Amino acid sequence: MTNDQDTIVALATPNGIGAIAVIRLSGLDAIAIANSVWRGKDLSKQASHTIHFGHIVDGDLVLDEVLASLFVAPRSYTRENVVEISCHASGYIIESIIKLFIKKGARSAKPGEFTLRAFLNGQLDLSQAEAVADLIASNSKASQQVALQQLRGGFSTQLQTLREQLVNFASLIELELDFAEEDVEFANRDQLKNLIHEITKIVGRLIQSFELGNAIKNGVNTVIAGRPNAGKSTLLNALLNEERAIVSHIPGTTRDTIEEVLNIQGINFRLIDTAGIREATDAIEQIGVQRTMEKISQSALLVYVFDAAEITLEELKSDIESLEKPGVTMLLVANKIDITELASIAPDKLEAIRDFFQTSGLPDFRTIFISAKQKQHIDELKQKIYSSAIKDQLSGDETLVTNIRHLEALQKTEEALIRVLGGIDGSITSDFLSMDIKQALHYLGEITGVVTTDDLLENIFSKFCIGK
Ligand SMILES: Nc1nc2c(ncn2[C@@H]2O[C@H](COP(=O)(O)OP(=O)(O)OP(=O)(O)O)[C@@H](O)[C@H]2O)c(=O)[nH]1
Ligand SMILES: [Mg+2]
Repeated sequence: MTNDQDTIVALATPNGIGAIAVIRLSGLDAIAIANSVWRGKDLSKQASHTIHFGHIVDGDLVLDEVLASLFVAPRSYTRENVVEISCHASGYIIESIIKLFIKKGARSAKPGEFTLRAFLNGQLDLSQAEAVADLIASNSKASQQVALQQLRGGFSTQLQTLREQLVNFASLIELELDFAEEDVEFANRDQLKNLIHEITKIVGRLIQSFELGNAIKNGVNTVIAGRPNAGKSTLLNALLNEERAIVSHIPGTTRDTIEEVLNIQGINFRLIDTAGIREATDAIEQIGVQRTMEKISQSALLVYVFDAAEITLEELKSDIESLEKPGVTMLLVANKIDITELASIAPDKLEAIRDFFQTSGLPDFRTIFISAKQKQHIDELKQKIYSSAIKDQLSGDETLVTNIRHLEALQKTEEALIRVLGGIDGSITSDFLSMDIKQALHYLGEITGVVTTDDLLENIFSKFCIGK
């Protein structure tokens, strides 16, 4: 994908009524085009990074009183000439000004085209450009921080250093190919092995960070499930601190799923209250139970709630067994401890459950005793929900992978690196070794955009909004 010479125009602020709208022009002729419909100081004679008051005119007709911000190439987001017109945000005015710019030689920008130009002109690398989209989409403190960290190049610098070290070795091995007859080794195999080990470790850590990165960026699907009447809806309400779901003593109250977002320490958890799991008594309930099972398998976290006063240990064990799914962390929440303790319905019950938790080797963070109704230990439960999703502490400057495309490239890098290691141990010839190293370099390069294809760029930038 090459950069064309067109000057592009788009509305950079949201559509709709507002106080001010910003229309962005970028390209070689941006200043000339703006100037041609401008009544005010000659924009082509003004310094970069200045703002000017003036009128946008269509012949004799004044369209609006505006401010023009001037960015002269290469000191702009796209590294091209950029004029940003701040006008009054009426749909009519916006449309008229954009039409006027198009009449004067600009064309409508495609989605993400400003950022694409910033990338093509070397202002941002690919992972930074993607971080721009993430930053716009960020909806929590943590997701904003991770996107900002990536935008500042945290990710790129780390990968760049790795790549450079590998490039060095690749060229030493290439050199060996030139001297193939003489059977020399320029690239010290032990050093190469150490380097590959080191890189594999870092790549592995980045791959692992995806779980957390993804949780931060996209939130964590968290299903609340259990038998009818266990207190799931009461718990949802207690966690949200609002009467969101209907609660009643009739088993089978919740029939459809209810979803609400709960932010715990900057991470969004999508809480999903579900229909109680049992042999359904009618068709609608049966659909509800099916939906519950589907939601569980699509989730990262299962908050399994049970009535500590009612359940038997056998029922508890069989529930755990049937709900356990690979890739889904299950929290075991013993509810209604107010009853068991106060009314002494089953004085030994809590002890028995506690023993069972301990002897079954469940880690501490996975079990808890609460009263949803009396709001006892709800904060502790929130903490456990948080720590089961965020196993490692968020240090703030840690590089996190949040993007599936990056994850895939890292996984392919890892595979190639493992082949390189196997190759060194199996003493394969330099040309095969060189091929595997080149592959690893290729996949690393895909992340920052050293290696790109038109399809890849099209795919990334078409997901941006127009005007960005
Ligand atoms: N004593 C006591 N009662 C509770 C507690 N939590 C829930 N309940 C009661 O248990 C009954 C069922 O609560 P719900 O929250 O509707 O239970 P559910 O699991 O959503 O039930 P279904 O939607 O029918 O599957 C209600 O009468 C609640 O008031 C608790 O911690 N202590
Ligand atoms: Mg319910």
